[in-house]
Amino acid sequence: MMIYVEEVKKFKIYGEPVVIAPYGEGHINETFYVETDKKAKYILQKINSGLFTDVGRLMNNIFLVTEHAGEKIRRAGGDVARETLTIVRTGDDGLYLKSDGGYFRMYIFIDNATAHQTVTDPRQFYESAAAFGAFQNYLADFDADRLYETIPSFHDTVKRYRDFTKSVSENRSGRLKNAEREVEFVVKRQKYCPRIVDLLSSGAMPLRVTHNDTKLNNVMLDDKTGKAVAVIDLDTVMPGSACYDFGDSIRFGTNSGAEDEPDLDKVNFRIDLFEVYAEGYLGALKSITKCEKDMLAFSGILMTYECGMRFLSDYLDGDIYFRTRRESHNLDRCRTQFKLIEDMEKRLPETERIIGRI
Ligand code: ADP
Ligand code: GN1
Ligand code: MG
Repeated sequence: MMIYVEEVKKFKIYGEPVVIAPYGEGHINETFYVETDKKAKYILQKINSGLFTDVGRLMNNIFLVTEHAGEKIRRAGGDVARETLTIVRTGDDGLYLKSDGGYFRMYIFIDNATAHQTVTDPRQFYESAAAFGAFQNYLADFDADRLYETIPSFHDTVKRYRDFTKSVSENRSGRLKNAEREVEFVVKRQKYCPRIVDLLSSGAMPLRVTHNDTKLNNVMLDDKTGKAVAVIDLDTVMPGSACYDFGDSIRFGTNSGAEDEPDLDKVNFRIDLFEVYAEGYLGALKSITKCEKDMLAFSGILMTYECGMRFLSDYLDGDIYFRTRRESHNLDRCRTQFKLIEDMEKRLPETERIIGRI
């Protein structure tokens, strides 16, 4: 029995569905691979509507962003159906479907390409940097006022810290006793929180339309050429900072181990990959300002800190946000982030020199 077969049939697909199978490693939505008897391939997603409370406006954002990027890709002579997400409409032309099972959307499956979980070849990381930089360029002339803020204050680290202290004091899971060292780690670094939000609010750093979730598995690389094909996972495209996009890529991609690796000896900050990413990103994003550039090295620390703090909060809340597959999954994730931070802090002078040199 295939699940969501009734939902799949409500989209304008070519043929009858013969495969509907769980797919990918996203922490937020439920993703399925769909194939039809005519060999047409799609991605079906059950949207996390607990988090994205206004699915209509979320999908309108994605529609606007993909139309805008698509136009640029078309003008550059690219293949629009492959180089950005393409929304498959429902039978009555909707951007999403509401059924008894929840909210669903469908995209054309980007074939012969992979969203990698780790960097196995530095060129992959360079390619992902170039893709996120190019994505940023596509959106440089996009009017931010047309975008709905899908998750307000997404990278407001000061607010994230407030949420964290609430999770600690409520201790809804009763797990606080297992995480006292980690809580102390966060508290000791509270001074990091306002550094970027203050620059944005004073106007010293430009507010851009950014992706905000730039991990390696949110970009597809061509299986044959290794070249970047498309930036995906557009749920959090909102006003933000280039430092958020840069820092989040560094957080995920420079880890020598997995984001949830329980053996911390395997988790180390790979400064060689930092350098590769910085070259790719700065090479693509010509409009970067001095203020942004000055904060890039630190942004890797900040975004790793913010994400680790979010994993820790979710562990204390009882795993209500990120999808988990084991009891201490969020705590394991938090610990890898903190191990990386310790490494990154030691090497901050070197990463700053790297940025200065490029
Ligand atoms: P989440 O928000 O849960 O992270 P994503 O949108 O990132 O969900 O999708 C999860 C995974 O599904 C991606 O990492 C990628 O492997 C795969 N995926 C998503 N969209 C497509 C697509 N259009 N074509 C091929 N694979 C996709
Ligand atoms: C989530 O959706 P996904 O799995 O690509 C999260 C990011 C975190 C990331 C940690 C909407 O990303 O903010 O950095 O997990 N996305 C959302 O791996 O909260
Ligand atoms: Mg994703």
